[in-house]
Amino acid sequence: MKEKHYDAGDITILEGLDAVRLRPGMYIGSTGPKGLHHILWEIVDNAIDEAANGYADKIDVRIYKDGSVSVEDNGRGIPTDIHPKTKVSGVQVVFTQLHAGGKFDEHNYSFSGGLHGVGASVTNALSKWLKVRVYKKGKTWEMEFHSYFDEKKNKYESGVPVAPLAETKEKTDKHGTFVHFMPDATVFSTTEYSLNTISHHLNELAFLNRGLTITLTDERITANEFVDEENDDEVQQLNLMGATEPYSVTYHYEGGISDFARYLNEGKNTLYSSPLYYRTEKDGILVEFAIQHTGEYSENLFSFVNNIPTPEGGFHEMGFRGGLTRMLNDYARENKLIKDKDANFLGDDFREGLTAVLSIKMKNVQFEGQTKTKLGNPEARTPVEGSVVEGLRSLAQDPKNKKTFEEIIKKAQGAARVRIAARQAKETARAKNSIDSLTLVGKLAACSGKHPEQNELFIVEGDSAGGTAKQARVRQFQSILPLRGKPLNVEKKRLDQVLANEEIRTMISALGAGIGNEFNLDKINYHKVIILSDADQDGFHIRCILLTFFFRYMRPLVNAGHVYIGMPPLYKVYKQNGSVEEYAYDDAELQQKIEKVGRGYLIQRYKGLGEMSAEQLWTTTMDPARRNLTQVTIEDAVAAENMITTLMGDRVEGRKEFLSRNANFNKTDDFMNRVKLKKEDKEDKEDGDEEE
Ligand code: TTJ
Repeated sequence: MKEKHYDAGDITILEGLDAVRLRPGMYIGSTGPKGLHHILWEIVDNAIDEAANGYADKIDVRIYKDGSVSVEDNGRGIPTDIHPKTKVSGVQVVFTQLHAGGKFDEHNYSFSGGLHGVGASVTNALSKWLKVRVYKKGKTWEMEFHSYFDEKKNKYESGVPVAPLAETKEKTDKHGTFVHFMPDATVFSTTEYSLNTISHHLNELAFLNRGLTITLTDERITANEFVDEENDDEVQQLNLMGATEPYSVTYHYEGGISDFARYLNEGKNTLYSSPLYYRTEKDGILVEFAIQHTGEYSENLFSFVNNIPTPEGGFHEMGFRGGLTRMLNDYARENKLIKDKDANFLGDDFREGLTAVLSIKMKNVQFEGQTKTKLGNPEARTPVEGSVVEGLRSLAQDPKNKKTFEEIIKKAQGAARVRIAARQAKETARAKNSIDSLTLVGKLAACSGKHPEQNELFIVEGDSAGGTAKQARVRQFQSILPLRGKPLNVEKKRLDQVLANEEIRTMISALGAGIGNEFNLDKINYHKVIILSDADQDGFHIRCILLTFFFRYMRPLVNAGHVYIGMPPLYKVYKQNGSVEEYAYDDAELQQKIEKVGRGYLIQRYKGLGEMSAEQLWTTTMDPARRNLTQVTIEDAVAAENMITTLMGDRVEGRKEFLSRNANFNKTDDFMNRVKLKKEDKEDKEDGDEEE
């Protein structure tokens, strides 16, 4: 490139860039690392725009050893011809005039007027030097700008053209734009680009622009010096042994934000395998969304406006949530999944476990909020809401999505149940006076220790076994809560009824962490909640009921692994003279123990916990060193709930079928074995529960 300084002639243009240098914060937010990356995003955004308009499908970003960076696209190339008004080339206008981005073509998708979108000239103004190369119609054009201290004027000159745009001798069949710049160290507190930040953002951009291929190369390091945690397998680990190739990574997603949703849900249990995805344009706003529900409870909505994350939300999110709630409620009603007399679901119900990506593109965006990442354009709301309703409708019409929508409604039903229960719990709690709650914990033999992580709560079936357990326990860390009779089957009850049940209220107050939506795991008094019920039909039933209760109303307790099932032995194998005493927890173990004890053995079969002495109960079931605890997993709780629903709920059909298939209760299923213990010992082979 020529060394002679080029006089652009237009003083006001240069003054514009001077203003940028004078107050960089006004244009790029800060002169810290964020601002440094901002000037790169300005350039990247231009290339993304070209791709969004369908003229480019490849963008290469490169970080050089000297700390400079470049962006190249394979688009049409910035216009090289002389602009009639300013009498300079299009390239010069783009890099020297503030807010000149996307001004050439009013009909295209040039949406970058947002947080970025201050234009490529800002990058130029804050760079030590900036070089542009345009490949177009077989020709290669070049132009260079620089910033320097002018001794004569005694001031800093910013983004000054070194020479006008010029055609080089290089002939090419390439087309596109290449921009290479060096951030100015006199502007930024640091000029070191972060590979992590850049790769994260480019990955996101690749998700948001489906089909686009973005390659990032960092010449500062070699292939094996950086492992991108988010994209391990994408890393082109070239020449790993010799490690002479620079680190390089490619991002490309055919599914766009649908792949984004999948990626966000990786490793999670999803309710349907493919995200629901829709894209449309309404009232000049491009709306795209992808949703996929998981078995979890929180909502994860990732929203973007013009490829810029909007973690603070705004009108587009309102529209999205509104559309989702409206369409799904309508759908549920049309399909009789809400009874005529019942109220609609709340939006929260539909968003439990929801992972969603919402991406919109619009002009004249207004960002608000603490971090300027909240969309402040009210006009975005209605088109987004309409697009979501329309999109979900059309997706619901596809027969292959039938199951997906059923799953979504089913999930909402569960959420609504807990929500209603929690509200009623609150009301009940309010109605209860303090004397009541004192009598509540009266049944509880509380431990003296004050360390929840050491404390254990035994929920024991029956007053008699409860009494034994109280004698047997180590008072310091073991609490005993005896359950009189069967606890309420929560499946059949609303929570106000559930809470009217003294046993359950005692349990809630003993655990001390609330219930339902208000449940706060941080407040629990016990890190081990141990269900101790008899090894018989009733005991199994009680176990299921309790698990269902925890699953429905204290799910985080189960998730955190605080719920256990105590395993009392089924048999004692011993000698008359008392010289040997062995316990067996199942029939296979019984055979082993018989062999172990040898000649003259006697067997005692325990019908219930109540038959044990305090000493025996301690040795076999309560002593941490010797007992046999089973930690309850969320799958166990789900199984318990399903079993309860099948066995004890409204679905009589299912119950009959279940009973005929499992009349002998000898299913080998792991959970059944754990929860039901050894059903083959049961004389009573019927479903023990036919209440109501
Ligand atoms: C504008 O309308 C006429 C055809 O070219 C359009 C254009 O400017 N395309 C364009 C700009 N493609 N790529 C860019 C671009 C790429 C980078 C890396 C940086 C900048 C400032 C612009």
